Amino acid sequence: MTPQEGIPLDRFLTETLREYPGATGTFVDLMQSIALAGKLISSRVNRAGLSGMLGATGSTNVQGERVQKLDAYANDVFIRALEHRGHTCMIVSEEEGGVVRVPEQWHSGRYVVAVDPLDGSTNIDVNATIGTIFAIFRRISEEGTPAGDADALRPGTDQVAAGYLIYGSGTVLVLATEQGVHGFTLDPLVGEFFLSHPNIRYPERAQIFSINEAYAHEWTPGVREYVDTCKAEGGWTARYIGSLVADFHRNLLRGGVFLYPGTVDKPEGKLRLLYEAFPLAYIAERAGGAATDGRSRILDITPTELHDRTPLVIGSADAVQAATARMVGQTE
Ligand code: P6P
Repeated sequence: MTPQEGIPLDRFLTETLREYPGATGTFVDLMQSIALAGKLISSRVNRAGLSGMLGATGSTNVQGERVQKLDAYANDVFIRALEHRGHTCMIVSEEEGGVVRVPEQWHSGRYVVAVDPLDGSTNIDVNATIGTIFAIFRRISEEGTPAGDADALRPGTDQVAAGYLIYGSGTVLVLATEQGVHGFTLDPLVGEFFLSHPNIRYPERAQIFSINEAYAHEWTPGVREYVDTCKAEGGWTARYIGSLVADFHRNLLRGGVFLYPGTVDKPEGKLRLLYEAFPLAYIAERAGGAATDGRSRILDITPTELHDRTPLVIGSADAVQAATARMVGQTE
């Protein structure tokens, strides 16, 4: 245990962000709201089988995907947790077609939150690990006025923080800021997150590759070459849960690379830029890793639409660079 391990989230944030010029405590308050949403979702996920929360709602979302009951619950919890505290002006959610502006009766605050309220929904009914992913931007428009699309359609480098909650054997909140990447474990008996993974950094060597081999027949030559090289080299293992947060988190702690490349019929890939690739790319880079779309740095991309998709290669820097070099090489 390092001296800091075991301290609660709000104390950690207050102490580490005190050095931030202009820190007003608003960010700490925002993170407390996100942590509250995470506690509520964690509790509901853990009891889903007992509270009629398994299965689909019967509706489809803007992505054309069947909305699971827990997707809808997580989306509602996040919006309600963020909209009334005066720190947020607008929410972009995977489950909402357009932006969700804070209602006029509440202060339109300084932060924009882009969120995938519950990622990995296909795993819910089989009790596999799922998670919430969020990106935090400071608004461009004037605080107190209604936020606009321009506050959301920004390059990934505009993020001021990013994180995820992973609902697995335990619930862990991983938060990345300028100060680094730190993990906090929820003690459900106390209802508080405590620092459990200080200063997370990718291990020196990647040993895991994560890709859905069912699509191997659609891979471009560069992807095929990279995967075959890992297999031929030895010393690698394949792990793929089919839940982005779970695959990302394991690779972050153990060293590895996750690939969801474009395919012949979906060259833009499946994963969303604003609330999946951006936050995880921000976290990966702060932890000494890297993230590309198979050609360029994810964080340098500016979305044209809220729900833009992107191919994603993310994880240990060396592995991401090696995979990307193969994928770029295939087209030159
Ligand atoms: P496939 C879950 O539905 C998700 O969006 C990510 O969490 C996950 O990495 C990916 O899709 C899995 O997609 O096509 O391999 O099932």
